[in-house]
Amino acid sequence: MTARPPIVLDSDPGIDDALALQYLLGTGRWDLKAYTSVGGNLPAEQTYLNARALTRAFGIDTDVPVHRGAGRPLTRLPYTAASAFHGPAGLGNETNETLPDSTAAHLPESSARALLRLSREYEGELTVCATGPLTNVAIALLEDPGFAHRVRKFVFMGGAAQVPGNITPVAEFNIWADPDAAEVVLSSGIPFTMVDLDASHHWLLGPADLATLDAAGPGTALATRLLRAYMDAYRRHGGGDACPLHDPLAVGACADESFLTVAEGAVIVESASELTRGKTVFVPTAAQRGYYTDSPALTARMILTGRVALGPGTRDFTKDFVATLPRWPGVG
Ligand SMILES: [Ca+2]
Repeated sequence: MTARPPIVLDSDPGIDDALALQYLLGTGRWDLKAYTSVGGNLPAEQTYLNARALTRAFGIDTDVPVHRGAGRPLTRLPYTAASAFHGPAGLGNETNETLPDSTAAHLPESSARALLRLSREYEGELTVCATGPLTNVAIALLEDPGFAHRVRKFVFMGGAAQVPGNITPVAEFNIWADPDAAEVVLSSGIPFTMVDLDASHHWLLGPADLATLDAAGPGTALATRLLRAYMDAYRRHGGGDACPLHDPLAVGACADESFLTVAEGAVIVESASELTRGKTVFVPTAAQRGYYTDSPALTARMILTGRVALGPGTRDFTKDFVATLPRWPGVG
């Protein structure tokens, strides 16, 4: 049997982060080396505690270390209002009683340090999947720019290449929450795939999918409770009866980009303007870029390209998600 490739999940749980973790485990494809938390949906201390509780709920708390993320975004204040979507403590209506803390020791190594160490231990092999703001990854790169060249692949949920945003008219939440970090990462030369709203807003989970997960037994009870809370939030915000699978899609794309339609190009993050803070300006490598030859700033960035989702791909992600989740039962 071929060894499963090493991966780190860098996450700000968050409901869809929790689902992304269960989906990752359910694929059976990956050797999860660490679950690194980052502030985002909630401040860093709460996402750290949520990450710990999730490793216990999914029975990996003795195998997968959880690291505490950066205490705040690089230059901005932490976001504090995601409870409208993710619930008071970030995981729907779950509490310390339904999702108790892990019994694992608290580790002194930060998320950024763990990312750096693992990039050295698994040089050229490590996949990093980020489903929150890019603060930890940026700190790793600031400390050691070589990180960009040691990881095999960096896949993140964030941005909006050619569609409107979800936190402002032009910005997606993860990038908006720490735009400076995102700019550090996307100008680093790291081999990235951006799993943005252009793709994630197409892979929706609806009531029939929820019923399928509900019928799968107690191992998906936590997931269905989280999904119900998430779908209620989307309904309250005018999103209809379905919710997008943002974070799980990023994990899916780590293994198979046919869930996406992808184009090569550079992504430059707006961080100077408060109005357009966190906008991801996508500059395709394709011929139409000829229009922009008068801009030295853009030309300089065109050596730092990555893969950017411009829509859903040919393979049905929602179907894969619903089939995969029950393969890794959670408790609670
Ligand atoms: Ca997230």
